[in-house]
Amino acid sequence: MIIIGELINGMYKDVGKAITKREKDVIQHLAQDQVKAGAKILDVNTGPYSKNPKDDMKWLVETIQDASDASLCLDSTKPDAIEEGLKLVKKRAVINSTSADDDRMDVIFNLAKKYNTQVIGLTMDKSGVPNSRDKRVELAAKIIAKAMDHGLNANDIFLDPIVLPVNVAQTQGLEVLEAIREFRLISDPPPNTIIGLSNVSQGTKFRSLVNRTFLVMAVADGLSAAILDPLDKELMDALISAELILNRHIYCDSFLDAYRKR
Ligand code: THG
Repeated sequence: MIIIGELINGMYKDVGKAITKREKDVIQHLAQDQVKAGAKILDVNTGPYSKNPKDDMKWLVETIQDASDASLCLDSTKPDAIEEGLKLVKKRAVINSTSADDDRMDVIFNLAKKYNTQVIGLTMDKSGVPNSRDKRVELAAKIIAKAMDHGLNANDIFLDPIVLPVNVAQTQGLEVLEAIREFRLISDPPPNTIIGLSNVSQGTKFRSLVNRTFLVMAVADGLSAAILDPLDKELMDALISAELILNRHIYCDSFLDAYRKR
């Protein structure tokens, strides 16, 4: 599974402050620590309070790349902030994200074509996040079709069914898990799938437990990537164990260490 580290996000108080005050070392440590813990890609989000998302994105991308050679997942609702980052990335990037709205897809898929990136497609549109798995699948198919119209490769799209907090949307966990299964039937080879894992536990009491339980279930349903906190060691141990049981790594008594040493 592809692990995308979620921690460079201005939503976190300390990170928001580090962005405002241009504290390079805070961001660079977060980048290095997440990579050391197993992240292949780093999510980069200037956060909801950024006064100048374009400048903040530029600074974040430069700061991270000075300390790490991980790939970046540029996470913003603002296409101009995403493009500012795309101008600077040294490795192939992921755009996070487009919705299933035609106007948004046109803008984001044009950027993806121009800068040769992968794209996360959220199965939501102007009427919001659907309640049902069926509507999620319908929007997922629309995203894949539109990406192909733009000349993109279907396997460069990551479909995101959008995880909601279990404490306020309890019916949605199962709908998301079933959607992950059903997205795989849209094309052959099956499209990639992704979730923002920590959404599921927002506002709950046992966050880490809820996160790792949900992740293991999603992995069993064929999830290809997740945005998560790789510094949560129990979460990573659960993920490695789930992949072992699904026969994705060779068993040995020290399989956790063996996985980490790869
Ligand atoms: N899909 C896609 N991208 C995403 C998400 C998604 N990007 C953002 C988000 N969801 C995934 N990243 C996070 C990062 C942090 C948290 C949740 C998801 C989080 N933050 C603490 C909170 O809100 O309680 C911050 C608290 C603090 O200040 O420390 O939980 O779904 N494609």
